[in-house]
Amino acid sequence: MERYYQPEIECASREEIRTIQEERLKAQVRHVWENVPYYRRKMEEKGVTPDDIQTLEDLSKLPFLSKSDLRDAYPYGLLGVPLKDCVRIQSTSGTTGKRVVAFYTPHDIDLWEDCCARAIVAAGGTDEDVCQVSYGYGLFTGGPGLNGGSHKVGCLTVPTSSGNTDRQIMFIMDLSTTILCCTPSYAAYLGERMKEMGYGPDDIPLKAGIFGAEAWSEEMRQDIQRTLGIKAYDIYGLTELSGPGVSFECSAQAGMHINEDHFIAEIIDPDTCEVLPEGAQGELVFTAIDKEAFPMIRYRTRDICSLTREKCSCGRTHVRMTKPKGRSDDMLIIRGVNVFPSQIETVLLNHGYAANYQIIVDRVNNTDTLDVQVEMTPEMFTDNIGEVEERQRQLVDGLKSMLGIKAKVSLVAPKSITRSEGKAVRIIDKRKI
Ligand code: DLL
Repeated sequence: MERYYQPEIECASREEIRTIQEERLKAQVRHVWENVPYYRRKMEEKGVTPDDIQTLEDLSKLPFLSKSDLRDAYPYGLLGVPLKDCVRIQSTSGTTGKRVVAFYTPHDIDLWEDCCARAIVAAGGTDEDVCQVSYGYGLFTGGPGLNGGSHKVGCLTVPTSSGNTDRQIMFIMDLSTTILCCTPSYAAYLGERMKEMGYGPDDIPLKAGIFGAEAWSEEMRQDIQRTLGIKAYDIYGLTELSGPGVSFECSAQAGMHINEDHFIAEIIDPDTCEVLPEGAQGELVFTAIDKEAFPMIRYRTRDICSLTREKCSCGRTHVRMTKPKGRSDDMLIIRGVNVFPSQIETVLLNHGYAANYQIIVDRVNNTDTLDVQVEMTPEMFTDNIGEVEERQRQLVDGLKSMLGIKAKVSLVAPKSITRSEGKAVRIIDKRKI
């Protein structure tokens, strides 16, 4: 039977959700107008006042916020409350430019932890569980967010943070950890290491994993589920909006429910900024409707996905988003063709490789080159050149039919690509260096 952390709101009717959203949106726009001069100026430039925002349809009148606004206003320019009311910051790893620093009041942290608790309960978590949080602790939101959620659910929380893989495994085995929270690439690495140590899926006490913070394919999910003998749930979020738990998967594993009592989602065309209808793929934009310290209105995430309000078998009514294909910033344009790393990952895993790969893009004689380096699994490893060449040819063909362009494929020895303990670095774009 499906269980919920906050059933009244997670399973509220669409009308109830709409009423909550409109009430909170109106109050939030007023909060920002009165307390965040940076955003008020943007509203004035567009000729919008809080009185113009009465229903959800009015949302599109409001100006967007983007990462460049966060940079301009860094560090304190988007604060919605006096500094004395803030009790914490968290920050992004800054892979795409300057770090984002987000602020929290005690109330903001409370709501954020509720969102993470909803995700843990949706993955089957109860107060009987041992929940190992192997996301990084510190500035990254992964560790603190899931740690807070795990406390709220009443799990025995094991705050290992990321890294020190053999110690992670020791705790999993000694404490009979049942829920593992980390990035999917680290989960795959833990699985690989446990296999080497002789643990099969039946020896491993884990039953569920809550994996997010980076794009991962359906094929990678299958792989992790098989190796660890668990059900692997996706979780999504970003620092600007609090952290993990903006949306999460339920037992249906068919998209992530967005916590709509806190966030209103829109999909826009990233080029024209036009709002797209339900089901269309585009850039995800969020309005946080009850954040105090760091209010975000129409924040452009750069993540590409689509939304559906179709009924979900789990009983939750909140809108679902598809797995983000990756950030539009991660999208590679190679000889004019759009390529997402997740498409490459799908081809590799469908051909029996694990997700240990790197994508190297360069420009030679004014032409873009795409080199996919992927590790052979120990079972495939051979010094028979003919066999390796045949495997490479199969991958070149598979990539050609997925991407429409020709890539070079280099098969490398097992273990030659560095494993990540947090977000995996998959792309080296030498054109930008
Ligand atoms: O990654 C928060 C998080 C921690 C989410 C732990 C889930 C689990 P940031 O470091 O600010 O925050 O990075 C946010 O990561 O805009 C997406 O591009 C990407 N991302 C996060 N979750 C997913 C996911 C955290 N499940 C950025 N699938 C977002 C794909 C994801 N991409």
